[in-house]
Amino acid sequence: MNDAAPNAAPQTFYLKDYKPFGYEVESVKLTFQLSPNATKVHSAIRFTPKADAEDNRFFLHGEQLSLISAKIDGSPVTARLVDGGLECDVPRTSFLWEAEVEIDPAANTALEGLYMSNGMYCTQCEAEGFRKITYYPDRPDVMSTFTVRIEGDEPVMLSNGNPTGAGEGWAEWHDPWPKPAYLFALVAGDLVNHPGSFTTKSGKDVELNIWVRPGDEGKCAFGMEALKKSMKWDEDVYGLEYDLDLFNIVAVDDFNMGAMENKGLNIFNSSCVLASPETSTDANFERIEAIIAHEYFHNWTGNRITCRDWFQLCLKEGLTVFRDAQFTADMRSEPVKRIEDVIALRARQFPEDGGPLAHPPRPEEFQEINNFYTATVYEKGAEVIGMLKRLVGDDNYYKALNLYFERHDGQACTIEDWLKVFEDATGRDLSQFKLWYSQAGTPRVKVTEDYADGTYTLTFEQSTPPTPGQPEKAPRVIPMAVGLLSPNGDEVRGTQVLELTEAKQSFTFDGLASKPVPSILREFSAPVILERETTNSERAFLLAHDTDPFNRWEAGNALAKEVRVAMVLDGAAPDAAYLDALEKLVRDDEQDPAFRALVLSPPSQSDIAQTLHERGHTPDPQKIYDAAETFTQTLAQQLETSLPRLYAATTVEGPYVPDADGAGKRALNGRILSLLTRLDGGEQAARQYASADNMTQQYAALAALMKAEKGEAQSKAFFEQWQDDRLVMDKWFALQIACAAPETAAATAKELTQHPLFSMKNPNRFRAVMGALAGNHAGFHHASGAGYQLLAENLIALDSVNPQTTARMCAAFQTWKRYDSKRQAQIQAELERILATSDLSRDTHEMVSRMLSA
Ligand code: 0A1
Ligand code: ZN
Repeated sequence: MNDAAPNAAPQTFYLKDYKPFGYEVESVKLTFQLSPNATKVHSAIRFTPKADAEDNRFFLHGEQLSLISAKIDGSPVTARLVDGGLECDVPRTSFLWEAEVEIDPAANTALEGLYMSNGMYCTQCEAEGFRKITYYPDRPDVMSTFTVRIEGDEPVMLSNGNPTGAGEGWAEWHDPWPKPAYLFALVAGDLVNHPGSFTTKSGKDVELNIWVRPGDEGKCAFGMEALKKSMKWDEDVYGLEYDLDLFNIVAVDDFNMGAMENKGLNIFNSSCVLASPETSTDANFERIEAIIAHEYFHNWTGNRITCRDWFQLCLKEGLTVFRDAQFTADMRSEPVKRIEDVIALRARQFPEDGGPLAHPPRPEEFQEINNFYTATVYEKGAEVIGMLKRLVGDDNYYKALNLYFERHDGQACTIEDWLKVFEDATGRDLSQFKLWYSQAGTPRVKVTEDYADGTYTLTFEQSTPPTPGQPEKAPRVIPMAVGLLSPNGDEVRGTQVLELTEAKQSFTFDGLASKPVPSILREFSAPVILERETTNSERAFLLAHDTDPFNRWEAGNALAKEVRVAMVLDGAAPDAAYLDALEKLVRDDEQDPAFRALVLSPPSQSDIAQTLHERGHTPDPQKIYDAAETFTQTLAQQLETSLPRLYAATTVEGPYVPDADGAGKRALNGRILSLLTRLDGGEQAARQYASADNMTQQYAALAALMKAEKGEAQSKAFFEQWQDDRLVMDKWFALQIACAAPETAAATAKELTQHPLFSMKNPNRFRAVMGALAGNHAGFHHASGAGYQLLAENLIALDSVNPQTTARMCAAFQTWKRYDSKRQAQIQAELERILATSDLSRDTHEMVSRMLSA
């Protein structure tokens, strides 16, 4: 490594280097004297050397701390400050370590450790934020009980566990459950609570609270109900009960992620908990319900059983995402949830898995762990569990989970521990299945078929393209759910799970009177890319007849993609048969409105780009945009005579209720309104905007108008109405850019960065603008390069403020190698410009170098 190179590569951590810490931490006592610029943290920690320690170096992590004093058993000691922490000579018997440090929460814009958001103190310690609070073995396999005393003049002062005392200017908390430091939390400020309660199945009364800033009390009721539903569901489905007398949730405006599962004191990005019909859309409500469930479910999958090291992150995240998806499917619609998840997986995880940032669900190395809170760890991690459940069956799945909780409660575990409970519960050998955890990349499965003398044969060939550091891949276990339909539409073979284990494998079905139509990868039974030559008429047949709702949608989706790809590549007109099939479906009132809305939502432009890329073409963003516009306009014209009737028929009357049923109807109504707006000059949308009494309909009308460039007055009115509501203003910022034409998107985004309400310090606002730019496919990839340039400039500016959010947003460039050489050169120049920035964070450095080195 050349020392003179700017931003020399930081240290890399490897899974293979794991070593346990040489000391038990018996107990932790922390005292905080709060002050915005000079908070003092006193720690008193009892350590006991482990008799069998491989390594007894006494190293405590610590970053950005001013050490005031250190003592062992009451006597001052000299600690050696080293890179990333301190070392000290310690006794070979149990001892009490005490340290006093000073930190500056008000200057902490990285939002990691103890920081301030709108005058309120709060913490974020996952993954490695606790080391910014005090010196500590900040690793998830070090678990201890925490007692916390907070001194300050804030009206509300909270920490983990149960309150043990409070008085004028102080509050004390004790958490009886041993936990790693990443689950520590402290909140103090002027807060009000929305209270609730829950009685567990064994009769314990639990006090619940959602704490918010004064003024937000009216937005807590939905979250509280979601919390109670989650608590009940986890008891009913997994037999898991809550284990403290109190469960607190706090809403914070400045937060890097969605929410955090700190023991007994979950901290939420306010966008993921605050909800009201006037300010939140149906999609917001669904997401809030899911995130509250996710964080609550972590109490067992993450907190009671945690991760041995951060390489095992998907142990808690994959499982918890899987559990929250089960919950949403139960609360709402199972097929709709599955379709939404597959859309999200293809939009976020597939590009990651097929590009320079590809990594397995359990990575084996990292520089900055914050860069691995990814779609692969979370969503693919959940898909892997779904496959496991499908392979072993439901009964065995719950048997294995019971064993997991019984065997590992209170421990910090690995993927090996997880797979072992399945092996022990089922007797199955999972060594080949384990490849899903260690191999990156999305498998391609090529399917061919044969029919002769009543026997139908399906042949599958699997392969996975190389990914960074993994040129060769071994065949994986792929559960392939398949059903067969007869040409008249009857199902002649119900769903059966075929287990692919080899590179090439055939399965036969006997006794079939005629060649069947196969329905393959039902329910999206594995996260793979299916390659099969088929016809549009067969797709239309499955769209009409498949008994598996996922595959019915998938057939329509595949058809939509074929049509759009043909428009892009050959300049073809939108396929008439497809438009007819869509029209039939939209008008079929027997069909679930949510399903009709999904079929009516065309694949996104980046999805078309991804499909073109998978087929070896270079996507042209402008052509993809033009095809999308032509398609939507043609569809609107095709439906012209029925649109007003459909609009009226799908309008939901009566008071707004954020349930799945109403949401499905409003989604369909919104799609129809957007088509209608292309034909009626915005008349209907303007009427809906004026009369809407809920955000879903107000937003749908505004979006339709803005897309048609007819929404100037409404956009102004929206701003006037909502300028004091931070979360609604995020929608307003994002919508300007999402609706902008390709040639104006970057300029619109740039202008919005000059807006008085834009701020680099608030991740939600930054993401509203820059995320919307990256999400406007043709705008971001506009040939001028203005989109790339603007994002790069803003990432450079953000890096010194908030490295974590900067690094996450760098991923917008991850697909760069798919585009033409001119765009590649433009992006490469921007990435190099970012990398050359002085004092670039470790987070951003890692992301950009990985993208450049591919
Ligand atoms: N464990 C949380 C996600 C989370 C991760 C990191 C954070 O800060 C760096 C914050 C939250 C979850 O899965 O919800
Ligand atoms: Zn999580």
